[in-house]
Amino acid sequence: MAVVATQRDGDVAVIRMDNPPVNALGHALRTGLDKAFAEAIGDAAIRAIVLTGTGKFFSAGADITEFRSEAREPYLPQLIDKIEASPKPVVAAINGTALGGGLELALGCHYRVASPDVRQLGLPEIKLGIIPGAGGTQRLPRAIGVEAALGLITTGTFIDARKGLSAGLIDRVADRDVVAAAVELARAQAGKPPRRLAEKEIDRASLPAGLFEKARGAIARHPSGPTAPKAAIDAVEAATRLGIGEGCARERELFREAAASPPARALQYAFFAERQAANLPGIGSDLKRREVESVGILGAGTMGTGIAISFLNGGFPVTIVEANQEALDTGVGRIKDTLSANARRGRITEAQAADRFAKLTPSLKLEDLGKADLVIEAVFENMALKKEVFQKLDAIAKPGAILATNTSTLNVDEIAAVTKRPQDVVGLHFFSPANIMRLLEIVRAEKTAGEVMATSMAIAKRIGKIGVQAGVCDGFVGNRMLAAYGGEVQAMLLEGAMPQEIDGALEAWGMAMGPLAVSDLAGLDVGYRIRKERKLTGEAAQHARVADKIVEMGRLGQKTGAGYYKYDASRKRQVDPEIEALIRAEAEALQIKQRHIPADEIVERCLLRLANEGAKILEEGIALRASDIDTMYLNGYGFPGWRGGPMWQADHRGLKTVAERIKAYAGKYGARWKIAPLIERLAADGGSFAALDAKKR
Ligand code: T1G
Ligand code: NAD
Repeated sequence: MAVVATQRDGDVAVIRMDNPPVNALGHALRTGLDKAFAEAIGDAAIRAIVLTGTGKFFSAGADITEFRSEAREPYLPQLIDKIEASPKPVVAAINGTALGGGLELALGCHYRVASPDVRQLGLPEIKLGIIPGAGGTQRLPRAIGVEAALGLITTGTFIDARKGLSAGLIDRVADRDVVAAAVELARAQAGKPPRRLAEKEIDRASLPAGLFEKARGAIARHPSGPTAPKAAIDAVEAATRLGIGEGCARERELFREAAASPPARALQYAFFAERQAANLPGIGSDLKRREVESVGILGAGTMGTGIAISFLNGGFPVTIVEANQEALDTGVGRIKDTLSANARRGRITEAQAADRFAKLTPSLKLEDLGKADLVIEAVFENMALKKEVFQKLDAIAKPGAILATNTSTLNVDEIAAVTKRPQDVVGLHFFSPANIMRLLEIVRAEKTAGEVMATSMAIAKRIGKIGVQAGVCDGFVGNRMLAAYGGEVQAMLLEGAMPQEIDGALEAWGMAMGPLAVSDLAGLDVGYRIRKERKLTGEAAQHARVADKIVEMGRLGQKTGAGYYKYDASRKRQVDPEIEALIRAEAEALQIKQRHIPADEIVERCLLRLANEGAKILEEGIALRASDIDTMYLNGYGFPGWRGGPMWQADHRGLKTVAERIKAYAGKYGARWKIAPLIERLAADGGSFAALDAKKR
């Protein structure tokens, strides 16, 4: 099917891109555009040209799926140069999203008209570990000014049509059909010399002093981290020093360097991994989704309130039920405060905050959840209590309602079994703070209906979450791997690595926050309750002694001002000699000779325990894909995007080496390091997790 079509509107050629789903500028589309523009420019009857897209997309940019193969002519930068050089005026009719190479294409046009409902204009390449590579770092500063361009390019944020107009990116916001408005402008410009951004000079003298130094100072630097942030600043600075030709050449150099870097590959892998997670085997887009227009939440504690805010932000009316008035008031107060704080910070308007809070119905009566299409339970992590409330929910919820539990670890099959409608029961495992964290682990129980899974995936997207399927086992995917990772951390504490050394090593490696600081943030009592529920024995019980003792000292983490660290009024963590002494005493009691553990070893042991447990989870079918596991760790556990995730890291290192290292640790530490058969097999066959995933597509 042709991906480019040209229609004539009198003496104006309207060139339309039609390459579903997002008009990605792959080889076919570039070739089609190249031909269409050559024809229109060469056609004497044509006096002006309009370029537009289809549906909700002008173009989402270069085709990311082509990044791993050799680029083929016509190349995007050259195509854009040709369009800009057109002797006939070219007007971009921006009908929808224009990102990356898509916006660069529009910047190559002489004028830009946008539809009023366009929300996504931007150059987000930095989120893929690269920089704009088709002139965006040279033309955008000429269109909207250097500072504004620097801001958009180094953050990858989007602006809408109105903001585009006030910034000078857009010449007109159409008050009717955008193509018609563009044709009118094109016809009006016909015969006049086109206005080319390439010819616009940048007045370097007018720039604030130290603009680029300040920008370089503000970017997070990591020795092996993404090079794109600095490259983006260098490219925009080049635009202020060089003419368009040299500037674009400099941009290409910087683009190539960034594109070849492991962080860029990891971020592009993460982009597709996130989208793959939505594809559930046996659940096609034709499977009926249940209608969900109202939500009920049971429990207004840490999670219940965060979940309520997510749904209120998603436009849903929410009924929230608590066991007592005090807890209800506290929960409702927390929801109100969070919405007001979001308004104060300009994330939403005051009116939106008020409107969303107005959609909240607090109650002490379980029956008030009877009308909800979806009920999410978030009461204490106790199986007997969960079963009790699910029996009651089964009696009061309407037929066809989805009954979800937010349990972090408990057996969802067992919970579903106390109802007469196990097919309607699913685990919706949010992450704290639930209104912030993007991950939603969707736990598919044995009897969960396909349409309940499909509906849960769709709901995740509606509230801005990334839904990832997990099977039923202790801790599902994310927390089961966290237990292995956490267990290794506890073992290293006893061996002599202090909390600040472990967190320091992992944060230096790129983790947003080290595991012990994260535990202090989430609350040490959550883990304590789960360990007590599990009744640990043997090595696992040994490795929990330090954590249990800290909780039994009343140190629950940040919320009590002390946990593994002590915290000052601004919640800044401080090393606490009392904890160091406790750890040494426990090691002595267990006759463990302490030693200094180098940072590399700390990081390696944590990553290998994660990958090894991940491989077992894959083999058991608890996770569908290795890329799902990585999507979870990037969006729920503070794993840095540019590190790809624990499974990508293992592939990146090579499974042969990974297997050797795991076996070495098994030789030293025994059973907890027993290698996953899947890793052993893949290592022997020269395989990888990525290849395994590809086979499943
Ligand atoms: N290339 C290839 N496929 C793409 C794509 C792209 N640029 N963008 C989206 N897709 C696929 C995606 O994988 C999914 O496929 C389907 O389209 C729908 O996407 C030279 C080099 C546009 C905001 O960074 O941010 O230009 O899973 O589920 O939620 O300077 O997609 O259905 O098989 O995400 O509505 C710069 C990336 C590229 C934008 C739409 N562009 N895309 O979100 O749908 S680099 C970007 C997005 C570049 C130049 C450089 C989002 C979206 P499938 P979706 P959505
Ligand atoms: P929490 O202690 O902050 O809140 C639980 C709330 O449930 C309390 O306000 C309590 O009054 C209420 N409650 C108890 N019994 C009730 C009943 N019968 N009817 C109505 N309300 C009742 O706990 P939390 O951290 O929000 O955890 C809730 C659930 O979410 C647990 O299953 C937990 O494992 C899970 N979870 C917690 C986290 C986390 O980081 N805190 C993350 C993911 C999942």
